[in-house]
Amino acid sequence: MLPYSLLYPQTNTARRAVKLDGMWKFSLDPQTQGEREGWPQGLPTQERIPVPASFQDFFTDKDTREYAGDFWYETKFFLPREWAGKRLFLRFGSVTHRAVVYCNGVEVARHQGGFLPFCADITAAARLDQENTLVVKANNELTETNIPCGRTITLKNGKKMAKPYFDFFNYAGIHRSVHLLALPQASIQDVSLTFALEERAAQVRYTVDCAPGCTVALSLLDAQGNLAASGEGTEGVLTVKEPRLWGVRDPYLYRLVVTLFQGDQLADQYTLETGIRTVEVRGAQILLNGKPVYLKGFGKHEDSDLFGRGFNPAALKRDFELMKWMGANSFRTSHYPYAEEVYQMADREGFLIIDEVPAVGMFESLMNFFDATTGKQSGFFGKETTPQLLQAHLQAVEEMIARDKNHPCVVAWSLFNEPETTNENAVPYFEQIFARARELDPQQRPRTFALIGNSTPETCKCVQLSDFVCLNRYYGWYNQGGYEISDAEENFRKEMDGWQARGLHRPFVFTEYGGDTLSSKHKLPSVMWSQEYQREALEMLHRVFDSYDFVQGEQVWNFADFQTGEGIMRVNGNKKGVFTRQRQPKDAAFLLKARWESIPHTGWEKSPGAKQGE
Ligand code: GCB
Repeated sequence: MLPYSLLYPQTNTARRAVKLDGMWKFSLDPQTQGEREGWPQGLPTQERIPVPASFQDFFTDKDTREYAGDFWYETKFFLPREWAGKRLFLRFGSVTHRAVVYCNGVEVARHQGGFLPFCADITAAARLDQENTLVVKANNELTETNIPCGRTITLKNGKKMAKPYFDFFNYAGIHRSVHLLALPQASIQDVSLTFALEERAAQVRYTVDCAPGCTVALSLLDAQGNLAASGEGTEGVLTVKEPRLWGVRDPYLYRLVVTLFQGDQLADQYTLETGIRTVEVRGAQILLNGKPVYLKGFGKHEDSDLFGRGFNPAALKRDFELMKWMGANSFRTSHYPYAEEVYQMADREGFLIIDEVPAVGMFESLMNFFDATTGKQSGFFGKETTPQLLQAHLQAVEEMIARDKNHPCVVAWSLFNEPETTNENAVPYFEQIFARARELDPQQRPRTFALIGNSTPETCKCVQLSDFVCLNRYYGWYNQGGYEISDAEENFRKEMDGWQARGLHRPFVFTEYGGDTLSSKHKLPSVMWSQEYQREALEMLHRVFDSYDFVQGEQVWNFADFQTGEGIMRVNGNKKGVFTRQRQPKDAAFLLKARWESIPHTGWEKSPGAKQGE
């Protein structure tokens, strides 16, 4: 059980939520002198940077961009006198990767994990009718006991440096909005919904977690605000007659208003936007509202110029417009849960999300995880530190599911990206993570993880745990690129035949495929890195996907070019984007658009000529 409610902030008759975003004081702390020097009371600097944002791309010196260690933020906020008697919280959408929060010099929260929200109870430490000082000490060092995994080294000049075992820049900072919350003493902690469809009705089963001794009333309103169903009590079923279902690129949202009473006094209220839909895996198909859905879309990153990994509503809007233009219907939040506003947008636009926990880099490997592709064994889940890592991972799974379980857009949980699965010691670790996800999700969504190239039908010891199988495959790029592409196709087909022979009888989705392409490079005949080659490689890969009817989705890597660390594998970042980092199309965008527009958003039965998935 989490010690605080993760419900998204809301202002209504019973609640107040005030955003504290803006320019905050900021200081790096390479000597770790902050505590000693009294920084919890306030920072001795006039430097300010925006919140939310990554701190790395504002400054012009490399030491700041590459900084690993503690760094501090400070802001002030005023607490209105009218909030006397309320429970007061600070809610952080995310602080990467760990944080200690001080209110007026008093420590009020500690949190590890850089991609999920947490709250600090400031009821005792805050002062009403006065200005209060909020200080955050953050830290962005990478370890093997937290996710995402990596290590932190010290250079000969004494400076620390992050060494990720993953392929994206180790952006850090207060990445999402910070809210000041005033909640009633008796409040709604959590709401959970599940759905069952009948002939001309839907059963919406609910559970409300709230203060004891209260009564609960619920109203489900349709998009026009008309009452569709109502109920009472902390648990029950709302029957919706002739429901409008939430569909892929055809979203319909209801609003569930939950009201808490103490006697006949309204104590608290919370409104949840929700869509009625079911999701399940049956045979080799993924079903939404009982109809097959073929996933078309992207692996993405939260990554853009200037803000780094910080949430930015302009980038969010542009990305959704581009995904719609492409004819996509889905994306994976590779490699960490995204800002809550992304899921709200997907709910409203009807996109399907594979929601990924930040379990990436679970393979001891430097150089943009290059070693991970070589077949080397790193015994990653058999280390002395594995129990600590497992705790951090379980905590992230719990926070992610608590935060995202009510979004209709979330149709699956991805519990790892490219872990080492070829070693027996991975099995008990995986089993615990998969079991926990099942236990925590009231909707029992499918669970999966993305398999790296050397997790093959012959070697992978964990694939059987996935409800549908996600493959990350780079035939024609890391495997037999360029003129060898005909061998790539043959080897790819051989692997797919191997999966078929393994007889898993479940859907397969490609969660990564593609190759690096420079938007400036054209060459006929093609060479690797040219736009012409990107098209040729995609055409080959699609040909293979279309030959197997148990392939039920394709999410190209990546939506856009994104920042990584420096190295010989990357040219100022990963260039596998279908769009540039500035969100302009490469040639491949037009190829994918034509293909995806020809595949319906739901109800696609693959051609009879395709091989059967048994
Ligand atoms: C992968 C990783 C992803 C990388 C990608 C690549 O397998 O999951 O994080 O960025 O390959 O481009 O190599």
